[in-house]
Amino acid sequence: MTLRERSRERLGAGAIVLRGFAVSDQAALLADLQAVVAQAPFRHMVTPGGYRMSVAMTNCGSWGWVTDRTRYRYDSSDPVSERPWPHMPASFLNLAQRAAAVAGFSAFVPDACLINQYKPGTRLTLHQDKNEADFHQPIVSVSLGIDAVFIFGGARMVDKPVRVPLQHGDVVVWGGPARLRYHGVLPLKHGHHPLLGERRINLTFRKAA
Ligand code: MD3
Ligand code: FE
Repeated sequence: MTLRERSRERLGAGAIVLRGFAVSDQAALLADLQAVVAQAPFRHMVTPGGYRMSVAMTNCGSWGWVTDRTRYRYDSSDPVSERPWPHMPASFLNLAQRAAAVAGFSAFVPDACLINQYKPGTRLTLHQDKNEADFHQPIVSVSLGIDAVFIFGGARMVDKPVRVPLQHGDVVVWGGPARLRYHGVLPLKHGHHPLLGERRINLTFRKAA
C-alpha cells in the first residue's frame, strides 16, 4: 500500500478524508455489493422536478433513499420490488463504523446505505443531504472504481465549491459543520478500473431514522 493510501486530510471543519482506507476491504465489499445488486438492481430515479437522475442508485439497510415525481424520502421497501431493501452486509457496516470512529463518531450506527453508480458523463449536481432525522449524525462515504472530482461547497448554494479528487478506496466522514454543506460530483471522465471497469461506485452510510 502506498503512502497516499494511508494519509488523512481535513477538508475544513468536520470533513475528514481517509485516503485508501477501504482498499484492504475491497474484495469483501465488491462481493457483498454484487449480492445486494442482485436483489435490488441499480435504477435511474426521477426527481420531483421530473428529471431522470444520471446516477443509477440502489440501497441496503433498514432504510433506502428514494425519489419519484412526488418527493425525496427514505423508504423501508424498494419501490421496484415492493420488498424490504437487502440487509446491510457486515463488511459495509464494519468499514463505516471504523471510519466514523477515526473521526470521533464511535457511536455511529448507520441504518441506510445509498449506493450510487457513475459511468462516464454521470454527474451529481450541487445539493444538501437533509432527508435524515438528525444532522448531528455524520455521513460516511466510500469511493470505489474510477476517479471522480467531488465538489464541496459551503452552507449556501452560491458559495464557491472547492474540487476534491476522490479515488478508489478513499473514505470521507462528513460530520459537524460539514454535514449540511452543499456538495456534488462533476461529470465522470472516461477511465478504467481493474476491478470495476468503466464505473465508479459510491457508498454513503447514513442514520436515516
Ligand atoms: C458532504 N454522493 O449520495 S459522496 C449523495 O460521490 C452524494 O456519490 C456523492 O452526495 C457521490 O448524497 C458524494 C460524499 C458526500 C456524501 C454526503 C455528504 C459528501 C457529503 C453529506 C454532507 C456533506
Ligand atoms: Fe449528497
